[in-house]
Amino acid sequence: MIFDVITIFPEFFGGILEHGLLKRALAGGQIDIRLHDLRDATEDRHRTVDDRPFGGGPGMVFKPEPLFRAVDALKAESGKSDFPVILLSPQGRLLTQAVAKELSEHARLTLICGRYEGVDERVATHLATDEISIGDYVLSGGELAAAVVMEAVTRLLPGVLGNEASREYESFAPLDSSGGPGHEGLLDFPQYTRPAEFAGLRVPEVLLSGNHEEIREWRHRQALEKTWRRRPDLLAKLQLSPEDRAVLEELQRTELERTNDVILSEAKNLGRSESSHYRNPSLRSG
Ligand code: 4GX
Repeated sequence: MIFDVITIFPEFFGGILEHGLLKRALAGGQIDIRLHDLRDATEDRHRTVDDRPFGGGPGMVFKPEPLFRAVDALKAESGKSDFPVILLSPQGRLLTQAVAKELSEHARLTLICGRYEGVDERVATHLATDEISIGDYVLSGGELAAAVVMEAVTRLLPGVLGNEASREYESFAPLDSSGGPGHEGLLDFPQYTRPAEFAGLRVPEVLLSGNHEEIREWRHRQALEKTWRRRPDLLAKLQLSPEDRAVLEELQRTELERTNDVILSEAKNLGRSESSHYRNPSLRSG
């Protein structure tokens, strides 16, 4: 996979390319990251990449010409014009594991990193083939977002992860990656390591039992319950087994009973003369 990154801060990527997964994939030849300084695609003496927004307003906007010129140069150099050109921006479609998987199936990706108030809209409409956001929060530039995209995509490439199986055990592993006993689409189960007791906190007994079947079931149940509590939106997308469905129905029942109990005891408190936090303090007698 070739990543072409167009940025005004190529030095930004120094650190992340020298560590961990991206460093390994670069050394192993599974990826090549080519950093392109947007200013090299300018033609004026001041190497201008931005200008004031038409219509007024604060800040600066990336001019279209350098970006079009930079991408044209990549098309000329590669002899191709059909690779994805991705603009990182909060207006893009959200990066998910499915999007990362889709991107990983291309041989070459161009990532455009904007700064300031944004990029001339003609870049989004007539140069970029895709606009991607890494989440609903505001960054100062597309560089961090591009790094996130490269990391998420690279770990899906064949031969990159030392342990080819470990990917399948993780949260958000795509549904079609099955073939093992994974926990596809669920959040991770909790992990523990030594010591078995720390500050009075014990590791769940089942993990020390050596009973691998029980451990597998416990982990699956933990993953299922955690996903149900924290990310029910993920569960809604999954095809659950009848066993999993039954587990969730049981969780729902016990949770309902628990809230009923709380509501009942609060209702009793309301009826008592002693104040409960539901009573209006202004009505309280001396
Ligand atoms: N996921 N930002 C990009 C400038 C910008 C604005 C509009 C193009 C169009 C972000 C995100 C993100 C801040 C990077 C604004 N460029 N990018 N930058 N969230 O917040 O990707």
